[in-house]
Amino acid sequence: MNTPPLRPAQDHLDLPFFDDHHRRLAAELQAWAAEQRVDESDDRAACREWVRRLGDAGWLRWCVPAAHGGALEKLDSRALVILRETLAFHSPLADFAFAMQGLGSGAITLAGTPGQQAQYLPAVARGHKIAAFALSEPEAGSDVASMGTRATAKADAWQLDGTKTWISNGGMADFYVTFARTRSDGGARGISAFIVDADRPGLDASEHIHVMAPHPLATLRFDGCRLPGDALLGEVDGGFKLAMQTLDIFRPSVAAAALGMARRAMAEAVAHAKSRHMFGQTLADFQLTQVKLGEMSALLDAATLLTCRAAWQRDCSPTRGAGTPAYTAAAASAKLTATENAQKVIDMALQMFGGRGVQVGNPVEHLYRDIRSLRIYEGASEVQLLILGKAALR
Ligand code: COS
Repeated sequence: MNTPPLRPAQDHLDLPFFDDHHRRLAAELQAWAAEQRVDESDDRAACREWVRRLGDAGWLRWCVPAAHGGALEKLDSRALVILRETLAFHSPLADFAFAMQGLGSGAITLAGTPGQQAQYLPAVARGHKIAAFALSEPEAGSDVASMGTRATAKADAWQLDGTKTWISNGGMADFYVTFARTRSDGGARGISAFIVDADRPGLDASEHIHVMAPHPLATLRFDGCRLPGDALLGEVDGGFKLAMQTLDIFRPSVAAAALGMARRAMAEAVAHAKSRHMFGQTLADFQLTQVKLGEMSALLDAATLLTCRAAWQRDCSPTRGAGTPAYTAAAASAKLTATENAQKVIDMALQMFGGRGVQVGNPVEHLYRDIRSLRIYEGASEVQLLILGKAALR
């Protein structure tokens, strides 16, 4: 999409959830993002280009901790929220490229050995290695614990067999953090994580998946794929929790990406309403339009506050922060509300454009396709409701 005539509203950064360094980050990123022009007609080439630019400009440093070339001592959810919201406003594909560097390396940040961290994280931060997170399977999407991909211990090595699908950056990543079953009887307690370099014999990532808002996706097939013993990431059988902890970090940032897209739709709708003439006045003069814009604002406000709360809670709350059930619920609430509200806001914006709203090339038409998968990936809305329901029962 990446035609930026408009600026995102950033009033919410004045709220006490944020510090001055967050506000500086937002202003600097906004200035940089508004300048970028990337040909996105080939999603894979465009993603490579975005990773290169984001790495060169230093933005990917926010995906890893300072000890390994990152911007801050530890990952900062509020910075991730600002980065994704701003990038998504300008280009959902740029946001995707950024987010996958974080999600794909997150488990290494959380549980990697010093050697694994040194090998992968600085390269992720510079954009020299492209990261991916391989969790979903054809028969195990929301129900992660039922995965069938097996990791078998061999002398000083592991062997992977099975299939992963819907893997973002599949076929272009340099490594895949891959989750596989190490105990057949263990359910959620029998899963482990591995770092799989893309060039391992026995890994085939050639089957690309094409989706309504093009971005790199593929199915991974592991057929007797041998890994060295030190490919194990974290503890044996500790992979399910590691996957959930990684998703926990990034769920508020998915909410932020949705917010960025919705803010762009809102900005497009306001600009259109002020300039479109009909029945002797502008579209903006109709009360019907004002009511719609009011509804869109309220939906955005609710999503914004929940997103900021979740990110602040993770970064700052001594009792309801990272690793607590209260934080998991706050992240779920933010992801659910922001993605669902963004879909509504974008749909309302498109309706305001009339026929032009569905014309290919119109930013709101693009956003209408871009937003849809956010209600599904990294935990569908129904999974977020399940998490919230279980929390309520507790
Ligand atoms: N952080 C740390 N540990 C967690 C956790 C979290 N956020 N969520 C669950 N766990 C732990 C539980 O505490 C439990 O531990 P014990 O075995 O020690 O009791 C274990 O993990 C199993 O938890 P639970 O029973 O809740 O697991 P379920 O199989 O019922 O699954 C859902 C829960 C559905 C919430 C989970 O599978 C999920 O998030 N699915 C969506 C996955 C997803 O996002 N897929 C997209 C892939 S990336 S695009």
